Amino acid sequence: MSTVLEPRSKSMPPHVAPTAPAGVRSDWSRAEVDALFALPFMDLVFRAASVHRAHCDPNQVQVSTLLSIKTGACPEDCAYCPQSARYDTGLKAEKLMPLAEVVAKAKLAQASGATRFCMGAAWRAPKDKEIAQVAAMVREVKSLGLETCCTLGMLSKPQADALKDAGLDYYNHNLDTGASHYGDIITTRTYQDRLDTLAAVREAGMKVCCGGIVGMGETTAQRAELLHTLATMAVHPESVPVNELVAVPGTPLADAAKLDPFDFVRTIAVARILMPRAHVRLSAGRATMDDALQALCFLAGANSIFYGEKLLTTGNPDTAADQALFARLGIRAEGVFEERVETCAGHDDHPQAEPGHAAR
Ligand code: SAM
Ligand code: DTB
Ligand code: SF4
Repeated sequence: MSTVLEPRSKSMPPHVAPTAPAGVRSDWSRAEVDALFALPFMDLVFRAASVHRAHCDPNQVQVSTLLSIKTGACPEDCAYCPQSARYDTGLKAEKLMPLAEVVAKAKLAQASGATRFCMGAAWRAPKDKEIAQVAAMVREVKSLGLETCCTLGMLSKPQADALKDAGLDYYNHNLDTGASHYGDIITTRTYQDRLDTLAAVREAGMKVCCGGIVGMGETTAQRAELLHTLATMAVHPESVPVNELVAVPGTPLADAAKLDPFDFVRTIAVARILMPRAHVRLSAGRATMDDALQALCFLAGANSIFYGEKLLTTGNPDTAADQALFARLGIRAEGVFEERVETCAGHDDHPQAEPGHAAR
């Protein structure tokens, strides 16, 4: 069943939804978000699972594979990141990967079952020459039949346009934490810088992948602040990665207090309730999560993962373990560019939605 849309006003920019699909709101108050976080755990997970079922196929999970196409030596000071040149994490810096190597990795990812290929670079903001090089990668990866995603740092509008023209489907640019906590984590850019890039990505007509990291010493109120910012965007991000901090020795957050796993699940559950049609990704952190905790995340509304032995520079469960987990839980991997039947995406014309997908 598709959502009936109001005719689009000629004066409306292409990325603005004339009407949101039923049940999708961008007018959440902060008090409502705080109240969700304050619910008893069982009530919260039950509500999130109910929202998930109403909008998505609860037994279908999207699988993306990450590749670091340019590693380390980043000038930024993000306190969580092993790729910052400011911290001694033992990471070997690498220049931009040659095109043929990227395509070979994308083919391997596709052969193991990934439907989206995400290329990440440790840049503050790419130069135009680098955008041209990445655009060539996007064209090749897209021609394999994979969905494409990039995360390259801050973009200007012309750079976003160039990536869109090359066939880039998603741009990942995380807000990472609540605005009030941002200055404790990163000093080399502002929250507004992030919002500006997100606006450029939207205006270029790409889908937005934007989320954050849990476990960086933030309060529950600051988690609510981040999700409130995402859920009150005129159009929700189509993809919302929820990362658990991977505490890497040498980074300022190496000794951050271990997160209560239930607080991680709560964050997923609140994201699912606030953004019912988004793909909420159980992102970094799975390498140290057991199967039961991951199943709880899926129950609470997570419906996307990073798949493949490596994230950017740190480990991820191996593909055999993920295939076994999916089989034990009866989870199907979401197909790419297929007609979607009543799942998260809803109507193809709607900017809140992703292209049609159906279970394999
Ligand atoms: N340099 C670009 C940028 O910062 O936008 C793109 C790459 S950056 C590594 C992409 C995202 O990875 C960050 O925004 C952050 O959310 C996530 N990330 C990096 N290090 C992490 C860690 N140790 N634990 C969890 N997530 C991490
Ligand atoms: C996102 O939200 N998480 C991914 C992806 N987007 C780029 C990155 C996780 C990185 C974890 C640490 C590492 O492997 O370097
Ligand atoms: Fe650089 Fe991105 Fe890491 Fe920050 S998160 S240090 S911008 S690679």
